[in-house]
Amino acid sequence: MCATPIAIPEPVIDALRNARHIVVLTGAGVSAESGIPTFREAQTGLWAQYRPEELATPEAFQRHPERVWRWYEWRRSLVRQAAPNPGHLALARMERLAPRFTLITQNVDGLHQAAGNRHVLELHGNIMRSRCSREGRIVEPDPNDTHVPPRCPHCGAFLRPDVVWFGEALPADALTAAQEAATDADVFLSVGTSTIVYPAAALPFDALAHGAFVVEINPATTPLTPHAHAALRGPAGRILPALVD
Ligand code: BV8
Repeated sequence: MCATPIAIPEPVIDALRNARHIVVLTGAGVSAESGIPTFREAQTGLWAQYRPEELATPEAFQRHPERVWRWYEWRRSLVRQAAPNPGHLALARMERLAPRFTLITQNVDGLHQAAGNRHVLELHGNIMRSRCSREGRIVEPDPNDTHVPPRCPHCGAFLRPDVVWFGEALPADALTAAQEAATDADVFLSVGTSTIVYPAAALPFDALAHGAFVVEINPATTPLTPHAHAALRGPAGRILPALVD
């Protein structure tokens, strides 16, 4: 059954048509239609049975390395089964069509790259990469290593997922590039994020403060909603394609 077409407000269409620089921030909601649960949905969210501080922190890994590693292995299995959805594909098309385009993501699933976006600022790392917890270098786990977590083949320390945990600094180059893009944006799309986690959540407000036309795409409201110029209430997989058609 084909869905009823989404009506995009004229001001949004005009802003996108006249934009010199379109900047997009995505969160877990953009991957929801690829079958990857978001973080904060009460029942099905990734953290339903644990609280974030019990899993996505250096302290949690220190205290329960096996539990944390297994949680990430479970999430990696979800990512391996996931494919880009029409929302991801629309953003790849937008990158090709816009005079200038910056994609900033909080997601760690690599689906924007899989959809064809060539430049992705990964603020929170990438779950499919592992790194030595002591040396920091990116390491492919040895397939014959049966330890959980696996050990670094160079120094023997635990491997950890190459993601940014709570209390850890974001990659400076990605964050700086994201902040510069936000302040230069003519149009800033905030897609599929609860706008709770900082410093990423500051980006749409930085864009607002520098005169960007800010659009939120989300079935629910967030702290950004009352400040955005437009709030398109619905799933990214249906709204984003309507913006690039
Ligand atoms: C740091 C990687 C300092 C790991 C994640 C002020 C300034 C700076 C820091 C802070 C601050 N205030 C508080 C802090 C501390 C903290 C923080 O923000 N805490 C929050 C909880 C209050 N921030 C940090 O710790 C950051 N580090 O600042 O360090 C520092 C500086 C120097 C030196 C040392 C230290 C690190 C933050 C990064 C943490 N890592 N992930 C992993 O993945 O396991 S965060 C995690 O939350 C994910 O990355 C996720 O992307 C991110 C945000 O969540 P969302 O993506 O928004 O997902 P969520 O489920 O919440 O929402 C989904 C949304 O989608 C919903 O709105 C839903 O309605 C919508 N949706 C659902 N379906 C759809 C949809 N939308 C569209 N279409 C659909 N179909």
